[in-house]
Amino acid sequence: MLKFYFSGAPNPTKVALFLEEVGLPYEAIPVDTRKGEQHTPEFTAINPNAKVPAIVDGDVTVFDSNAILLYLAEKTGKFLPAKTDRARGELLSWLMFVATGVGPYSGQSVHFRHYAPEKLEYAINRYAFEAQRHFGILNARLAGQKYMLGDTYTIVDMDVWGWARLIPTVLGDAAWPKFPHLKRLVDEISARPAAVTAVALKDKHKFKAEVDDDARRVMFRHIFEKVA
Ligand SMILES: N[C@@H](CCC(=O)N[C@@H](CS)C(=O)NCC(=O)O)C(=O)O
Repeated sequence: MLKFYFSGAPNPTKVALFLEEVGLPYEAIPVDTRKGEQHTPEFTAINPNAKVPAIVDGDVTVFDSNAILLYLAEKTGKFLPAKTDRARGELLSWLMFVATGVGPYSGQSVHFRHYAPEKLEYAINRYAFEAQRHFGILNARLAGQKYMLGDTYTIVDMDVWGWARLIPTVLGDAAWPKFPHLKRLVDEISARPAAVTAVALKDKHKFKAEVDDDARRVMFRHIFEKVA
């Protein structure tokens, strides 16, 4: 059975959404990143980047939420756009846009806004600005069409949902009115039974809740190691 290494964080949750949507049987294996389980040799043999999500599907190992979504969609033939070069171009462009822009800027915005030991105005504003700019681009796209690739719900929508549903954590509680079209998509996906199950998956396991010094030591290692 497919093994799914996960936590309740945004990147694993998009993969959980796909697995639930498609109805593939899987074994959910919790990786408690606040306890440092991402750094065990067993896990870094699966994902050398020491982050969740990752999957092991028979003799195939895939890490990175975007790579996993594409792998599973191609394997099952589900939640992909039409088989045309044009649609594939759009699929890859928007998947990479989420992978290289939405995800990293949102993650850094959350870090500097909620977790950095110092409140650095410059860093908070830079990452919030870029996260907001990326969400604005998604919102503009969704102003003219139902889903990211047109009329069909695809892995790009799942990829977008993973981070966009956390916009208040990324940009603050007052941010939603800036993205009404994106909110419409997030609300629609969040109401799907697969999304409800995906979000609840973390509650079946007892993940560490506190971000204490032990958690910071394994998640924010730069605090304890001067590089430059
Ligand atoms: N590009 C990767 C990023 C993965 C990632 O940042 N995962 C976070 C959770 S959302 C994590 O494992 N954090 C623990 C750590 O950094 O130690 C993906 O999309 O899967």
